Amino acid sequence: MLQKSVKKAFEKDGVYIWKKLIPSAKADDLRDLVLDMAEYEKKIGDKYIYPFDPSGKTQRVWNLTNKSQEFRSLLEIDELNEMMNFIFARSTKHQLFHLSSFQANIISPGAPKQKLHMDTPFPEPIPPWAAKANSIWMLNDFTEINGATEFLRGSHKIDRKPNQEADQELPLELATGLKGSVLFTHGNLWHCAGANNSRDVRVGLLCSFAASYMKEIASEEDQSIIISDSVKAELSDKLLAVLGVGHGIKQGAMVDHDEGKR
Ligand SMILES: O=C(O)CCC(=O)C(=O)O
Ligand SMILES: [Fe+2]
Repeated sequence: MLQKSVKKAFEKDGVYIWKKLIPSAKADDLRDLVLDMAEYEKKIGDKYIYPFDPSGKTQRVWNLTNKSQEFRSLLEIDELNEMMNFIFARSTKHQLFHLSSFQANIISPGAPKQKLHMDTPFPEPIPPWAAKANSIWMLNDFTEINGATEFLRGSHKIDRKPNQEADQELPLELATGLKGSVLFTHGNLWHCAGANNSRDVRVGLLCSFAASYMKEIASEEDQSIIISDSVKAELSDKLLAVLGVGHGIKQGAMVDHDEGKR
């Protein structure tokens, strides 16, 4: 059961840092695993370099769910599910949320600050409820200088997106914390990864969720599954885009890190 104080803080701030949700030794192991995977994806030429970082110093490893039991087991942690059940609460017996994406965000020394953004891709005005939520897992300490996530407390209540020119001087706060801690964010919260001015890579997991009705509305029929391969092979790019076939498949997502271990 989530404590009332946690719920209250999240409702007010749009953010909550859960200190040491996993042991630091576990965070170390996961960090090593992520860095090995990133190296491997580079080596085989199927890597994802974050295109919005002009320095090319941010690498993502996508589809962690498929890549190791180590990551799948995180998805079953009670506190994570309790948090999401709280954030997406509504009166239904259906599953309240689905995994949206599970990726590692590896920020190398010299990477600049990310663009201030919210994670929910909604047109304005932004509704007051959460269609998305994120959990940012600190696999090393997030410090003042290594790219800790920055956020504007309470900004999940603003009904617009941040404006890159007008919103330069905001009192952003740093989500610093010890490794093993998890930063929970409302999908409408204004935030960004900080610049990494340290000498080490900053590794975080981004495990994000969406309200289950979003999927239900967007895929009353799941086009990505029900269109046969032979029909897919004949489809124009335009029709593939309309059906959403291939949408959400990132570079490197299907790399099999367990190949040879089976
Ligand atoms: O890694 C971080 O600190 C945040 C990254 C982020 O907000 C995003 O990519 O949406
Ligand atoms: Fe984000």
